[in-house]
Parts: sequence; C-alpha cells; structure tokens
Amino acid sequence: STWANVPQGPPAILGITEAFKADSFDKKINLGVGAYRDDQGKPYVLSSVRKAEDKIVKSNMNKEYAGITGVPDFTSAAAKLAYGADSPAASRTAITQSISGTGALRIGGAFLARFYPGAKTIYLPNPSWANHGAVFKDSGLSVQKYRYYNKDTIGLDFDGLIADIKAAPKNSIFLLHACAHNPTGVDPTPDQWKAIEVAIKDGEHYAFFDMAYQGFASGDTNKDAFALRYFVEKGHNPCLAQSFAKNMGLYGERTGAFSIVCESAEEKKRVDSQIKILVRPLYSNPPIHGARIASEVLNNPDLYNEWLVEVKGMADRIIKMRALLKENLEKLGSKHDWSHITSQIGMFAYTGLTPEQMDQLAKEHSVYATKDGRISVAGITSDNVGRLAEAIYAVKG
Ligand code: PLP
Ligand code: TYF
Repeated sequence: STWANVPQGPPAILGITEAFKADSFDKKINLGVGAYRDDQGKPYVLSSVRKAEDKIVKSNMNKEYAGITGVPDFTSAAAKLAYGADSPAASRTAITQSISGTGALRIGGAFLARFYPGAKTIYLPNPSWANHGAVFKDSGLSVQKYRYYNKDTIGLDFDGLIADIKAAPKNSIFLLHACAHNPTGVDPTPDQWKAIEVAIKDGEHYAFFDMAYQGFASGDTNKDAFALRYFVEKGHNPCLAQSFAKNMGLYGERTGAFSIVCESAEEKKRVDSQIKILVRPLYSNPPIHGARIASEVLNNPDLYNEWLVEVKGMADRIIKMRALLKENLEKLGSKHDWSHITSQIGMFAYTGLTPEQMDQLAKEHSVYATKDGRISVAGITSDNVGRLAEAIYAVKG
C-alpha cells in the first residue's frame, strides 16, 4: 500500500497519560506531563483568566483574522512582561505572537536557519526539554549539547557548562532556559548567570532564551526574568520564546510570543518583515482567543495584580509539596539525601531515580512519570503525598 514504508514511531510523553488512564486503581498518581493541578488534583483555571475571558465574551468582539504577527496589545504586553517595562531595548525588539512556546521556538529556529550569519549550530543543555532537539533539527539547525546537569550532585555542572561554552566554535547558538529548567529544576544562581554571560560574550555566541515558566520558579515574574534582562543590559541582542501555557494556565489556547532584540529600530523593521515572510506560509496568522485573554490580564491593572498573586500561589503550592514529599520520605526512615527536592525549582523535581525504579513505580505503585526520573511536582497534593513517599521509599529505600 501507499504507506507500507511508514515505520511505527515510539509513543510521545502523552504515552504516560495513556498508561495512567488505563490503570483502574483509584489512588493512582499522574506526575507525567507538566501541567499545574490544584490541591484536589484538578486542572486549574485562574480566576484572573476567567474574568478576562468573561469580559471578552461579553464584549461581543468579531472573529476577524489577526495580522500575521498576532494581537498587538498582547505582543506589546508580553514583551513588557519579559524584558521589563523600562527595557532599554523596547524600541528595537521585534515580536510576533506564536503557537505557544513550541511555536515560538520553531519560528526562532527557522529564522536562525535562514539568517544567522554564524554556524547554524544550536547547543542545548544536557538534558533539556524533550522536544527541543526535534524542534531545532526540523527547523534546519544542527543540534549539539552542552554539559548542564551533574548526576552525582543532582545539581548544576557549572564547570562543565562554562568549559563547553568556551570550547564551542565562535558564533555558536546557545539555548538557555530562562528559569525553572525542564526537566531538572536546576537553575544557575545570579552569579553563575553572570559568568555564563561573560563566556557567551567571549565566544561571540548567540543567546536564545526559552522562557516557558516565568513566575513559576520564584513566584515573582521579575526575578524569573533576571537572566534575560541581564543579558540585554550587558549588550547582547538575544532572541526569546515565551509561553503563557503554565503561568496563565492557557495550555490548550496556545498563547505565546517570539521576539528578537535588534541593534536598532531600523534593523528591527527588517527583521520584523522577514518574520512575517516566515510565518505566512507556516500558519498565516495565529489564533486570537488566548491572546485576547492574556492581553486583558496583562493590560488591565486589577486583573494583572490578581494574576501575579495567582502565579505566586501556584509556585508556593509547589514549594509546599516539595517540602512535604521530602519530610514524608525522611519520616519513613529513608537514609538518602533528598535535599535536591526542595532546592530544585519550578514545576519539576529530578529525583535521581533510575528508569528501572520509574518502571517499578508505575507497575507496582500506580505512580506515573517520565523514565528519566522527573516528576511533575504540580501533580502532588496534600492527599497523595504520603502515598507517593511510600512508593518512592519502596523502590529506592
Ligand atoms: N519550553 C519548555 C522548557 C517547556 O517545558 C515547554 C513545555 O511546556 C515549552 C517550551 C513549550 O510549551 P508550550 O508549547 O505548551 O507553550
Ligand atoms: O515537559 C512537559 O511535561 C511539559 C508539557 O509535547 C509538555 O513541557 C510536554 C510535551 C509536549 C508539550 C508540552
């Protein structure tokens, strides 16, 4: 037949959700996909987002197409949120709405593949978000890795990271997780970021920031934007993929933005024209509903303040679950050092459990997460944390 030569592919991360659904045990726990859950384990729609959506629905707006680069009130507010209201680069930053963070990464990859004057090689942290490699490879870049995670310390391999930046050919592209590194939950400290900035500048490299969790790391959107803003302050012209999936809970609305800091307003104009030429044959123009919601939340002072409180609420609940998980493991008598569970930040904890132990967690304890030992802390609740600790203690001791 026509597709006889199409090989069966492996299941994606959503395979975990499938296995979870097929499990009939009523106390099963899903810590697979990184999506926030409330303390009842339910998907959470932020109150600020609900109010913004109500306003939009009630205002009876039409459904006309947005322009190629999306809803302008949304993109200008997104840029302000990321780079800061007083960004020195505000007038020279080109920005387009995107199909959430993934779409932003893909536009960025395609733009660099077409126009980046240096080697079209992007270095990803090892490990990185599972989709990064495929996004950039399919964009036409060649993909390499730089050292990031030290499995002995369950922390940052800072020396390896700096050495790899220094060893990379001049003008390489470096993908940097702006905050709340996925999957490890391990971020550089501000001082380490300063050293990374120097190494990137010395190598004449180009910084590509992926910011999928602004507000989720510290609970403070400004703190979480430190690295990005610091690079701009130090004279870099980075590009940025932004997602509102996690921090506004807009997952399926696919709301995001891609931006490039340019040298001048004139350069911005040329870059902007080429972003449009790139996006037009990809999907013509982006969906409007999520962008209108995010725009309302970001531009309405009352909703904006309510949102900031809600983001901090999500971050704080995750921090509390980290502490409870560690405490429960210690109460059970575990002799391992679990301090990384509370020192890591963002949505995920990188437990250090082996693929075999993760398999055992699923098969014997109905606890589902990725094989690399990553658990989505957002899936832990006051109710299931005790059972989770027992399961981890049973497979690891
Ligand atoms: N980048 C990182 C590091 C992520 O973890 C994710 C996943 O949520 C994304 C980008 C893109 O997510 P989305 O396309 O849902 O915005
Ligand atoms: O890493 C995660 O679990 C999140 C959610 O194709 C996600 O980033 C996972 C896979 C995917 C899109 C989002």
